Amino acid sequence: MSRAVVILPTYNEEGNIRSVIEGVFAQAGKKPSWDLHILVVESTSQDRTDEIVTGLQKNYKKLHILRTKKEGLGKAYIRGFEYALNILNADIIFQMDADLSHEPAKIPAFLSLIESGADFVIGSRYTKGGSIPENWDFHRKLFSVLGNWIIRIGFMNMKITDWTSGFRAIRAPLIRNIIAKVDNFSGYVFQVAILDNALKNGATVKELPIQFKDRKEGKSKIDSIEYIIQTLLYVFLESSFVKFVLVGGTGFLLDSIILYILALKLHFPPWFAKLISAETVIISNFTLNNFWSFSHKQLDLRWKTYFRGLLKFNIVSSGNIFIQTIGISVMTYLFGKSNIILYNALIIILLVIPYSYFFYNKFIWKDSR
Ligand SMILES: Nc1nc2c(ncn2[C@@H]2O[C@H](COP(=O)(O)OP(=O)(O)OP(=O)(O)O)[C@@H](O)[C@H]2O)c(=O)[nH]1
Ligand SMILES: [Mg+2]
Repeated sequence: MSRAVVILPTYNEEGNIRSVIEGVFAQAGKKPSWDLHILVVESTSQDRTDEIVTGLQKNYKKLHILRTKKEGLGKAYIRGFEYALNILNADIIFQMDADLSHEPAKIPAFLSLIESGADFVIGSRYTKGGSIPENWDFHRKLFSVLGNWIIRIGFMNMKITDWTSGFRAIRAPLIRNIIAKVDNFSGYVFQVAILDNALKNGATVKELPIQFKDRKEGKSKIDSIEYIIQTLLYVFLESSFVKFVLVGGTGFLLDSIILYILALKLHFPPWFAKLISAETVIISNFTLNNFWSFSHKQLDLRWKTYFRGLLKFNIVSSGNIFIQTIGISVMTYLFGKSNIILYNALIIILLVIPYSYFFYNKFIWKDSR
């Protein structure tokens, strides 16, 4: 029998915790092949949360409690993961809020998706069939919806609609592989970090629609401003796509500088100056992308592999030149030459960036799995 451990982080949840625990254990019979446990990670609540959980342990043998310092949601989960992996020998770990926002009745559906091959199941509010409460005020809706869109675009991953959901089921070996990488994220940004690292690890991620409910009792612990800043910073520092765009930008600068020096200062023939500047940029972009943007899929340093990668990069870059030449010709033919700089920018943003990013991912830095 496989073991699923539902982690419930708690801070002042005395009004909710009993119903959550009872609701989760009520699901146990629905999936007989799973041994369902609960691990409450209790961080010095000032109310009766601890007392209630301790009392319930008399009725439920599979209810565990881990007491930790109050160091934020991410740290609570890290401690909980370690306990669930090393002490409880979990095969699957659930993340779930202890405030009745997440319906325990969804647990069997998460397990079914795991059984069908998923490594990471997200309870998603934004996929078809999922929802957020209608009565959320405009600001809250905006933050949540917009936040998810920024993350999706920042990571250039449109398949996943809900990056910040706190209701998830994850295979234990996957958590073992990535736990060291997410150890530093103590706050709510932890949720984004763990999903990003799972994807970089090649995990199969599936979404399950959920109807998110407002917390029943008690107060929200989230600091929205801190959360937004940390999330934007995370996307900026960790997204392959953002790094890829920055590398492209430095490439453009380098190209201009070399061209300027060779053609204007050293008086090389323009075609020769351009040949050298273009190939220098190709080599520098390839190297920066390999060791930075796509470092999680880095090509190894054996001469043959590296050279083959560089050759492929040259091929994709030739395609790029082709797209730009055709694009500029068509645009100027249709609309005249006066806005050529604008057309060039449009072609780069709408064609070159998507084209390159697609082929870098599918042809040069393929997933290792
Ligand atoms: N152990 C522990 N749990 C925490 C901490 N911060 C929040 N939690 C718990 O994490 C879960 C989610 O926190 P909430 O405050 O509900 O955050 P939220 O769900 O994003 O916000 P609301 O929708 O307003 O409830 C709840 O079960 C909290 O009790 C913490 O520092 N330590
Ligand atoms: Mg909540």
